[in-house]
Amino acid sequence: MPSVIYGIKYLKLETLFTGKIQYFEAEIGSTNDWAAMAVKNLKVMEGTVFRAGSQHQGKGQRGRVWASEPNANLLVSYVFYPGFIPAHRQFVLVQLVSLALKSVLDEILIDEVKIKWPNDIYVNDLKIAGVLIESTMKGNSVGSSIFGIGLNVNQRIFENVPNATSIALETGKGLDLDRLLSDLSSQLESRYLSLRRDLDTLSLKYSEALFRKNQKCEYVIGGQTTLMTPIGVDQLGQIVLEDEYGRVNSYGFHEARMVI
Ligand code: BT5
Repeated sequence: MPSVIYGIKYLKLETLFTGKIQYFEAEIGSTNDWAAMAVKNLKVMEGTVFRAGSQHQGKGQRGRVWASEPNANLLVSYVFYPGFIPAHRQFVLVQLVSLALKSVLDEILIDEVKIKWPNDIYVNDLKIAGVLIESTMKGNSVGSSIFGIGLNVNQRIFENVPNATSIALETGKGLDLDRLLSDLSSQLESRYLSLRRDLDTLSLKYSEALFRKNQKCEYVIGGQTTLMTPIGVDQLGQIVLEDEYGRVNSYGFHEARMVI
């Protein structure tokens, strides 16, 4: 467990509270685990970000691994306390982070940035960022939430990671990680503040940005590969797919996987 006292940095950002307190470690297991440990044991202010130069146990969803070259990319976990979100609507947090990343990337990239359900950010059919949100519940609402974000920035070679790209590969230019962190913090904060008034606008925008929306794609469902058309995401965060006969159904994370 690294010292969270000595690694602290106060950044000059144009936000009210997001990303202003930053804990940095050159190397850590996983920034999500680090943030979770800190939330459990210390008083962590809302919007605090835990950032690492490299991770030796970077986590993806369900035991998968997030791989990143040291000091080349953004590896961050933000802490929020969205007590106003009912537990059954917590997918809105994935939508918030995905749309914040899309906005940051839309400013930098020429090609269209899409969100591959549930938590991948894609450009040119390649994955440029991934999101891992880990939340605790308090009664029927979200208690604390850790927004884990891996954004590929300056890495140009991805070994053993098929379908990966980075800002440098897409634009031919490297980018300053601190500047990106500042942009990301602003994009997260503005959406987080508007979430208090309205959960549904974010959900609509997320559905609009869906990767291969309204296009026939192969999905693995119940062990079978089937042609389906993704048309949106429901309030629970399930993907809504239409089959060849026009029948519409929602599927959870474990039930449907796009083949790409
Ligand atoms: C994700 O999982 O995409 C969520 C990744 C979240 C990573 C951040 S980094 C900071 C914070 N701390 C952590 O420990 N995690 C978060 P998933 O959808 O399960 O995707 C994982 C899959 O993406 C892997 O199985 C690989 O196929 C692929 N992958 C791994 N590293 C990648 C990379 N750098 N770029 C693109 N794809 C990658």
